[in-house]
Amino acid sequence: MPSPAENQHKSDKIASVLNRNLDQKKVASYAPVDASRLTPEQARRWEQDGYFVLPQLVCAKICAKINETVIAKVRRMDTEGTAVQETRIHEGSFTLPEENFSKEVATAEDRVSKLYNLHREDVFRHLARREDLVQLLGGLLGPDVDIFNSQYIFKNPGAWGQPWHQDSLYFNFSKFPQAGVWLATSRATVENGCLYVMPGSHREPIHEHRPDSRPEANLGYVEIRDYDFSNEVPMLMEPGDVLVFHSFLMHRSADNRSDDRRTALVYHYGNAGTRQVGLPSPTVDWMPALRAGSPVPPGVHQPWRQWRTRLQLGIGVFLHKVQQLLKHSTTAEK
Ligand SMILES: O=C(O)CCC(=O)C(=O)O
Repeated sequence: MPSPAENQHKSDKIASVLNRNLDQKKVASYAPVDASRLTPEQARRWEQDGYFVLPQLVCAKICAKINETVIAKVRRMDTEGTAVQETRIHEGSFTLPEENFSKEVATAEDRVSKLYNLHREDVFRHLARREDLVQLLGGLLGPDVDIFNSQYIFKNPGAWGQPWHQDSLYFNFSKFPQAGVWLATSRATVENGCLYVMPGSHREPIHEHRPDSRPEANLGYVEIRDYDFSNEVPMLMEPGDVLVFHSFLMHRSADNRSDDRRTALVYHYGNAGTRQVGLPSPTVDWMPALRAGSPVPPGVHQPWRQWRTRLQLGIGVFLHKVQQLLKHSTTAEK
């Protein structure tokens, strides 16, 4: 278990890496909204607020299937996956651990905060390429759209919220903006840690993000401190509701003060011609969703298509092992 000082050092390092290309993220090159693919209200909200909600887009059966599949996967990863400290890596997916709990931790899923890289697997791929969803994203991002990131967020009882941030901070791309799709797979309330958004903040450049000021916050949490958030809006959602949001939109989530888990499946989509700038990231895996304005069929699971992510994760594990070996041999020499 890393010490608080080690965690602090890691958080400072993460924040400095994330803030590196801020000058290239000053202005979003706004994709012209194609109003024919959106309702007038959706187009207006996107331009004016930077987000809108699709109520009850996904049925209860699919939400339940997503939750069950994720739990089974996390349990399998716990026993069969490669451990790098508290993280588990299995095939092309990996988990990040939760740092804060209010209830007894009994199962693998009780210890996890996020699970990454799901969108190539069956139920997740079908949703990622759902016709009505990708047609709508085509209205925001142009006729060629890819999904490039997927994560399932467990917000277990006691888990702390993620502070104010803009998602494009995390994306080192040649083009902006991207669009986030946040599906509630449980209720999201003020008590259990719903999202909060700042309407209109998508017109801001990407701000500097400082390490989360709470020493025991989850690794990688960073926060905007130079903006007035007094007009924040809580996003109260039912299972199956979807929030579509601009990647420059400032948002945060609240702590989970309830006794139940709050869960969400989050996808990020971008224009298909977008290039990665700098080093590749294991959380970025481009998969076509819309081509020349036509939805890409759901297709079948092709694990080999994840080879880049698997290679990156494999290199990460190798480097971690080398680092451990070096640490051991220096300690043994002392
Ligand atoms: O769901 C949450 O608690 C935080 C999600 C979030 O902020 C994000 O996906 O960028």
